Amino acid sequence: MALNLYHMPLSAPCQSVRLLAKAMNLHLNLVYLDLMKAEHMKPEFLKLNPQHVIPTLVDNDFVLWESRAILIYLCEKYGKNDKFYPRDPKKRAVVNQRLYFDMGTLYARFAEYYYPAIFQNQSFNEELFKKLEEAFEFLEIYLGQGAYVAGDKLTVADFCVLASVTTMKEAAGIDFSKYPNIERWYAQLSEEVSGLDEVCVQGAQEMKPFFDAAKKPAAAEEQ
Ligand SMILES: N[C@@H](CCC(=O)N[C@@H](CS)C(=O)NCC(=O)O)C(=O)O
Repeated sequence: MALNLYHMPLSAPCQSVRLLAKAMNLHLNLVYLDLMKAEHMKPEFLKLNPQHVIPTLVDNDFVLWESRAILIYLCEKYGKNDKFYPRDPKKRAVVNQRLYFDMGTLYARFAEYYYPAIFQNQSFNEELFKKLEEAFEFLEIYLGQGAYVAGDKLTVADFCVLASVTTMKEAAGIDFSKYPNIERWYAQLSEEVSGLDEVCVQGAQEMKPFFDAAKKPAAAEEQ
């Protein structure tokens, strides 16, 4: 069995897959794909993945992208049990809900606020930061309902949200002290999840210069 993962260390979705693989003791051959050098637009990569995104997993003749789909695939194909992706329909549904929440709300609102400023030299729109804070409040509620993102057990939803939150903390410098449940969960996972520092914190630090170079929020500019 050979599992190749096209990735970049600074990418949160790539980090989530690496964290899960570590937790499952699955070996991934990491293939570095430099987006800054447009390696994802080369014909050989487009042949693998016409959507040209990382992470992309290649499992022999099977190619898969979308980090959350990869997380689920690895659990279903290589998990010795249903530890990280429960089989019980209701438990699984909550894990799925949290994965979609991360993709469609939490990380989406983070990107909507920061990416125009980082990648298109636009000013920050503070209305979008309020939307992002609302997403933090949702996560705070979920983490008040159970020790983990999707209940009382560590699941793929934790690996996914952990990579997102680490980028928010370490790259964007977001302060979560207003959110005690998020802080408690993050501290707990720092102990429990192997490779958080090496995979997520160090990766997010490579993203930091992009955030540091972005235009300051409109209010700060006016002063
Ligand atoms: N929803 C996707 C997002 C993937 C994504 O946008 N990856 C970025 C890097 S973090 C990328 O490959 N961008 C290059 C491109 O879109 O062409 C996932 O979770 O895998």
